[in-house]
Amino acid sequence: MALKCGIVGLPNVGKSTLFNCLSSAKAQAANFPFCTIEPNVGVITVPDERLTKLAEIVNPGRIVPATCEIVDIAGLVKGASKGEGLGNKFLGNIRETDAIIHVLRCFEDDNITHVDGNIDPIRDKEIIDTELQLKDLETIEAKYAKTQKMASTGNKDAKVEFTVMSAYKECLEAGRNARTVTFESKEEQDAAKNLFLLTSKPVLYVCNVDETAAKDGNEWTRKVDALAKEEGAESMIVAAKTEEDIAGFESYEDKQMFLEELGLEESGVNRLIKKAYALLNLQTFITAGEMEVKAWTYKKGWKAPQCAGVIHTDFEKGFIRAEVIKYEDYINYKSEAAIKEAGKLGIEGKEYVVQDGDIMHFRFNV
Ligand SMILES: Nc1nc2c(ncn2[C@@H]2O[C@H](COP(=O)(O)OP(=O)(O)O)[C@@H](O)[C@H]2O)c(=O)[nH]1
Ligand SMILES: [Mg+2]
Repeated sequence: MALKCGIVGLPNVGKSTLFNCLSSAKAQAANFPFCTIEPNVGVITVPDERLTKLAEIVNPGRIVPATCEIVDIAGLVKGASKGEGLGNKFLGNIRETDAIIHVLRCFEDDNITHVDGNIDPIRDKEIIDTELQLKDLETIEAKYAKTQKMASTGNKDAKVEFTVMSAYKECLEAGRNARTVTFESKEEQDAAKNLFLLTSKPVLYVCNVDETAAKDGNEWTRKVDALAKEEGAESMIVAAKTEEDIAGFESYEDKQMFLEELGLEESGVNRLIKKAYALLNLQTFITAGEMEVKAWTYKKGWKAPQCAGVIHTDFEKGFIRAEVIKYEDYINYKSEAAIKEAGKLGIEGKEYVVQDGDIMHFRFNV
């Protein structure tokens, strides 16, 4: 269940710079690998200090962090929904992602042209939103008449679909993103999901700023913040170019020092991946053994058998029980024997809701 995020934004806002930061993050720590699959696609590991701490106790053969795929989606300009720029190719790329990272230019630099003349992240955001909305309208209109007809003959599924499509159509025509519409019933929610609309995907706004605004932002980032709040979306500040420079330093210590000089504790890359996880309601449980300490991704709220299924479908089918150790207990007691002795090993059944950071051992039979 690797997470896939697409970076979008107008030309010259800093998308590729951010992508490069991600790709050079590999040098930040030994187990922080990044590999480029295609020039614009990379896989990055999800930073998680807990794995390193556990490994110090368990001494496993290897550490296996969760991964996240990042796509630098270029070519979105005004008119893309009608095939301008790279147009449709780019829109196809977005459709395959779980979440959108929308980069907004919040830095001034006369040497770097802005396609629309001046710095205005709110307008830029609207340009991108409009293109995606137009594409979504196209998706809906392609099925609209047919679904309406089927619904009118009494087809139950078509009725639900038509209700959903109509709600979306109205919303998109008013210039709002599909994610602003919510549905009550499970049937409607499923029908909504099946439309795979671009503007229904969760979005994280990344304000790209200059060094001076790296910590506290500037007047533009505050506007974006306010707008994101209104939409129930997330936003964050990254100084992409500065961080790209920092990523070029050899040693981890040097990098950390420069980050601290900017007033930052953690690199933008780390913060970004963590935000994306939170945005998608993703959490991590851990398995720890001699062979490996490994992070597994699951959706917040999942119960033990469903999480077991992330490892292997047999684990879910033959689920008997789960043995659960809380991360803090593992760190405090330092061995499974000591944890047991202290009565801190939880024996949990089918109804146990797995918590972020739980160290899980599944008992099953096949
Ligand atoms: N001054 C300044 N320049 C930046 C910043 N971020 C990116 N750039 C520069 O802006 C130009 C366009 O950036 P790029 O990442 O290629 O934009 P893209 O078209 O969105 O991929 C490059 O020359 C970058 O070095 C920034 O925060 N400040
Ligand atoms: Mg680019």
